[in-house]
Amino acid sequence: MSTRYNPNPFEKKKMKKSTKWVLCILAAVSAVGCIVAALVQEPVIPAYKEAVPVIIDCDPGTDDGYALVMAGGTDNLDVRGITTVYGALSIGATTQNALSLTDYIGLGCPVSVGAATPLVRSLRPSSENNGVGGLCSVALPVPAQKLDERPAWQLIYDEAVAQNGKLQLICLGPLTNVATALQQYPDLAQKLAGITFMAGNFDSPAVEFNTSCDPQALDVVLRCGVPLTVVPRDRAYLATRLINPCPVADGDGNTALWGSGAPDYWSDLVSDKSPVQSFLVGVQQYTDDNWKTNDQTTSLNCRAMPSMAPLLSVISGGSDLCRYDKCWVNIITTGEKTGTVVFTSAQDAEKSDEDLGAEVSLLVDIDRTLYRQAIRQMVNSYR
Ligand SMILES: [Ca+2]
Repeated sequence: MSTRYNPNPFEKKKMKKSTKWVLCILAAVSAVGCIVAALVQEPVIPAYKEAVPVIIDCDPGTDDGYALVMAGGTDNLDVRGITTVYGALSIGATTQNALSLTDYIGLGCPVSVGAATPLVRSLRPSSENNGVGGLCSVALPVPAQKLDERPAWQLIYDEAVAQNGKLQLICLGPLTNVATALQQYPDLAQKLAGITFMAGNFDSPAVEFNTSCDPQALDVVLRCGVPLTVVPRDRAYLATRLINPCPVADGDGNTALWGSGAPDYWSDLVSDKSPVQSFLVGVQQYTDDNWKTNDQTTSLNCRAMPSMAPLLSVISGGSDLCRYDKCWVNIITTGEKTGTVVFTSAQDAEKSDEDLGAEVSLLVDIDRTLYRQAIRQMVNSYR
């Protein structure tokens, strides 16, 4: 019978004791880690001391409708009005949808009709599939609320005056209404706290829909002197397509957040749905199905709600939700490249003598964990 030689019979005991200690320490660290993780996991977007007064200028449409409902689900916004514009659908359809949604969620603010056509260009056909009625084939009750009698630009100006320099505009469609307001009321620019809008694509030369509808309107906005926050559409897509699993990789190393193995975050949020939550689920489901049948090869067209990005930018001030770069933004308004947005980094801008447009805050990324928490907060507000 052979025994393994042990040069120090006490070593084993000693090791056992030290192993216990190591295990104890590991267990303690792990327990503390779990508590810390539970505390820091999905941190809440800080509530503002005062809600930001905003007007949402939009063309609902699928993701604008979704964003409107979410805007009603945060205490960080005081929605003073909804203004409608042509774009994803005709002005008649976007206005009907905006009015129906505002009434349905009880937003309690005026809805005003805006532009039916761009400043200069002829009207472009919608490039989006929004389903029957324009809200993903989800039917809403006939609204009891009536339209405000003022046109969009008048409502924007009146609220800018009433809010005494605090009003912000969140623009989710072509910028025709805002440009018209700035042209009609030369003192408007001094009365606005900021304009946040989607324009251009940062990582691709593709012309973005809102901008291409009315490049002249973007030109007016870029030169108005109001603090601007610009959300490139491709960055908004990347940042807002994580709620449901998506088997398409974005090539950016983020697939695991919403990859084929990811949990269905959305159904977890609304297992016991209220009527508004059912509407949101319907919109999300339609978007999912539409993605499945329409375009499985383009990763950008994947279960995203890009209009959420400008909205999040305004409600997340002071948190780490959105990441920005200083950037210069210009728009080409003539020739073959009309509608193309030109981004110039602050570093390159220093070396250039050209007209680079406006210096803006460019939203370049959204924190996925905080984004999910923001969605959770807003959806849960409709219980
Ligand atoms: Ca839109």
